[in-house]
Amino acid sequence: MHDRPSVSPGRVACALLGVIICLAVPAGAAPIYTGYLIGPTGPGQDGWSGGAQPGLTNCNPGDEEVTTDAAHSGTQSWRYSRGYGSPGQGTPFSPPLSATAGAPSLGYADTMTATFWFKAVLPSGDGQVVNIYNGTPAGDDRTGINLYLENTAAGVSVGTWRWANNDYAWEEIATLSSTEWHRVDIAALFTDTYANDVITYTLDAGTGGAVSSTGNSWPHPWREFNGYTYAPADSLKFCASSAETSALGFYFDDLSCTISDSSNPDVVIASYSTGFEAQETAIPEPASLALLGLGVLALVRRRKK
Ligand SMILES: [Ca+2]
Ligand SMILES: [Ca+2]
Repeated sequence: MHDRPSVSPGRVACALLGVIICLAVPAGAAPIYTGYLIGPTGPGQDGWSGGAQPGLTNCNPGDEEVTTDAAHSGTQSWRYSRGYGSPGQGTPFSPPLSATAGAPSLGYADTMTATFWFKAVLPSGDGQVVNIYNGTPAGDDRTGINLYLENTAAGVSVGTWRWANNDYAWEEIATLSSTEWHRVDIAALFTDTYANDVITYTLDAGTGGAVSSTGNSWPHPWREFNGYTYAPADSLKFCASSAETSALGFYFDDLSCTISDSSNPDVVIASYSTGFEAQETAIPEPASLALLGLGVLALVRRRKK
């Protein structure tokens, strides 16, 4: 004879605890990937790739690595140097998001944000240039945003190419100290008239030296002007150009990106976040801890009955 499955108090408590733990995770919070091993991102660690190809082109030992040499958070960061300057595949693409950002009339979510921290490896300036773009879902091209970091003797030059009068227009945003970590926040609103995309780059947010610059970005209007199909975005793409032997590049840490839509800006549709750590270092917020405490208390009370 089979007893009717009963719901034990233990199961109820476990279920309750599960619900409470779920509630304790803020809606839209990015899962923080851990488990990074020291050494190359592979590629392959956590879905980092060369876009349409799994490996990176022209990637020799020491060109890119997860390292303990410097860290903004925890003990690890990602150093990138001496890479491939190609606009296409073969340079590091961050893990693709589960949504795609681009012009709304083409059916894409129109808003993408990215935040990361960087620090020059050599304060003296080694001429390293790292360009940061969006990557396409096909993993075969750069698109969307563009931010250029150059490690010069005077500091790290940060700028972007805007698009004006059917041509590139360079905009220098700031020259930053090459001995400190710097925060970069990027907010992109993609529109149906590509030269009117609104991209804001903010450097050192939250400090007295914060600098912000808003305008368009060249890839979308450039493609339209040259008759290429529109290329939406679902990742970040890093390209480097520098001396193959001497440049040591930049450390990157605490990288995150999100996709949302301006019609419902409070809802994060997709996100990615990493501190390049081996283990989780995020500390739960006090409110979450309190909720967790209540859950444990409920469990203990049930057990005592
Ligand atoms: Ca190389
Ligand atoms: Ca870190």
